Amino acid sequence: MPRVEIKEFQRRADEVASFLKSNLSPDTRVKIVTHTDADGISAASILARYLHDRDVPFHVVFSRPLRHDEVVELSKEDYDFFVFIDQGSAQVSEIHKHVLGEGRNVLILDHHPGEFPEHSKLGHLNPHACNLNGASDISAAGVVYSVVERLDKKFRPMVWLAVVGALGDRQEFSSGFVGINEGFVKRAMDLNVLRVGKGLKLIGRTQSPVVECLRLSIRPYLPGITGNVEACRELVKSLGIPPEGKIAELGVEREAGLRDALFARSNATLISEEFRHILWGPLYVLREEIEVFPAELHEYAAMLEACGELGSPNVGFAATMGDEASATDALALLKRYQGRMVEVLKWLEGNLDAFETTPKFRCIYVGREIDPKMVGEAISLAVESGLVKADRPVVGIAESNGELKVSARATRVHVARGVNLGESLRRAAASVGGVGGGHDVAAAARIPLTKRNEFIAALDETLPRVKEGRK
Ligand SMILES: [Mn+2]
Repeated sequence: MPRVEIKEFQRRADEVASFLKSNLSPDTRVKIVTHTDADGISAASILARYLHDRDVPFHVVFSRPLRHDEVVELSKEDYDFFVFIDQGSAQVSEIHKHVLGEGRNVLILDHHPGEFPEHSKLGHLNPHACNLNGASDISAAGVVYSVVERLDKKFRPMVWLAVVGALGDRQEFSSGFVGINEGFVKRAMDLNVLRVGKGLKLIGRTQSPVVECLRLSIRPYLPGITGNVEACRELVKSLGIPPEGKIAELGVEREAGLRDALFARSNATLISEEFRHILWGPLYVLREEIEVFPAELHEYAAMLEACGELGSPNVGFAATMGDEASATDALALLKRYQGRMVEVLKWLEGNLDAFETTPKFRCIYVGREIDPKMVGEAISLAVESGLVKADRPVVGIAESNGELKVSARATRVHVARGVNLGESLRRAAASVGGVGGGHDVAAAARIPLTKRNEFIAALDETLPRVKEGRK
């Protein structure tokens, strides 16, 4: 990562920090519109703590990126300062047109591709404007943190929330974090907020009995183990592990033994490097003094993600703000979400022959079998777990409210070979009268119900070929 881009990002963060500071007073009424996922929740939490500290009243709403009509509706609301988090850069022309002006200020803190026109009442920070990659170098939580930590040193220890945002948006790679994210982990260690360990990255390792933790494992999905309590009990028993113990308390040797047993039981031909890294790797553990649970940040991010997925991002948000009852509720939501995803992945495992393979991608039509909101994540998990081969991008199409909802996922390897799903889905969807867009590795589209085959053909034309040979 050339340092000059990071320097430029920091320079702009300075500008945005003074924009924020100079436009706030205790009379300013602030509206925050953030994303419903772990990144959006942690990002909003960082800003909320700053506003709270300055006694500025604010209102937070959680939403997918606003559509044109929703921006128009929002502009009618009686606020002085609108903040768009984890969205906004792609909606900047609507925001310009409808929200800016007449004494109102706008701040956009985003990491999705978009446009970056200037306006005296607009503060806008986005890694893409500095030639950084918003899919790998920094999350929205990192963008917000970069602004807030400049305003007062006392906010620096919140850097762990920037790591949570990056984990939530899958910005941790088998080699670790890159770009600005890498600096966040280093700072969290320097500030003695975080220690980095190594072990089984299974969600629930610090919270649930080992049998429960294995039964609910969706990242990775463990064929034969996930969703099968008997198999989990047997495995644990065969290793002499107390079934009620937690993985985090097993000790190094037993934990490594469990890892080896899980590798041995997995289909060896399907085990990719990625699968190994998802099962076993760095753990980011908050120091006890921080008093935040779960203390392991993969787990923390998964908890916030689950809150968002189940329509209760506010519960996750309240947990990040230190509300204990909400933290308990958020953990319950995590288990409920894992349980649902187990069923979805089991369905996929039983319907692998429904995948069509085009020269450029793999595609499955799930109809109404899977909640359209879960399709994208299910595909990610299926690829990471080795259920679906990762030799080309994977697309899932579900029916929802009289239209088709398309979710697509690619790997970094595909991107290195020229894939940009956001761009391809945007073009393919537009060619059949739909809308689409997103990141290079993850994107979505909505298209008319009758245009499935046309869309598949258009997408096949738009995507580059990442695999040699015919199939
Ligand atoms: Mn994000």
